[in-house]
Amino acid sequence: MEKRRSKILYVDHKFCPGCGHGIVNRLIAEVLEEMNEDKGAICAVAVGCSSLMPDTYGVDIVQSQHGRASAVAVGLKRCRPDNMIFSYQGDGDALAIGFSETMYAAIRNENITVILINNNNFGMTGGQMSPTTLENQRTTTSPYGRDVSITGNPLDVIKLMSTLEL
Ligand SMILES: Cc1ncc(C[n+]2csc(CCOP(=O)(O)OP(=O)(O)O)c2C)c(N)n1
Repeated sequence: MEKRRSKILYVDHKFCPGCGHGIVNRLIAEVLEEMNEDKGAICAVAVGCSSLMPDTYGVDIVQSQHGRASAVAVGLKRCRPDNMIFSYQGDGDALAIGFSETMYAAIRNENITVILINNNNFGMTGGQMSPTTLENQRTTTSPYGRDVSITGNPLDVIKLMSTLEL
């Protein structure tokens, strides 16, 4: 039996073939429909591959500046407290340029959902090292593998956030 296509995904996605973004987009659409949030949900997307989402996605989406999607999501939530608000961000966006915005949204225990797609590199700009690049992982800016004696260890943001007292 063919699975019914989500109404939120009204045209094919524009991500590269084989990329996980398309799968995650579909899963979010299915969950929003299951939760009956497909009409009221508002998303803040970031700069990076997540910025391809608005072209093909049938919920209201605000395009944020690089790193600011969780801050924009917080603003949306404060204006629209009854709507389900989420951000959709890459690891470079949420954990490098936007680290402060992501952490402070967590520190304040803001009532938003941050969906962080961790591909361990800055994808859209050509695969540079990001905070979550693994030890010895080769990227365009760590061609011999990430040397943690120079860069520090990969960031485990879940571990870090789990230390917060809310
Ligand atoms: C202020 C600013 N700095 C840098 C850039 C360049 N830039 C565009 S996309 C991107 C990489 C985003 O990587 P990530 O957030 O990990 O998302 P991915 O593309 O891997 O999904 C960068 C650095 C920009 N657009 N704006």
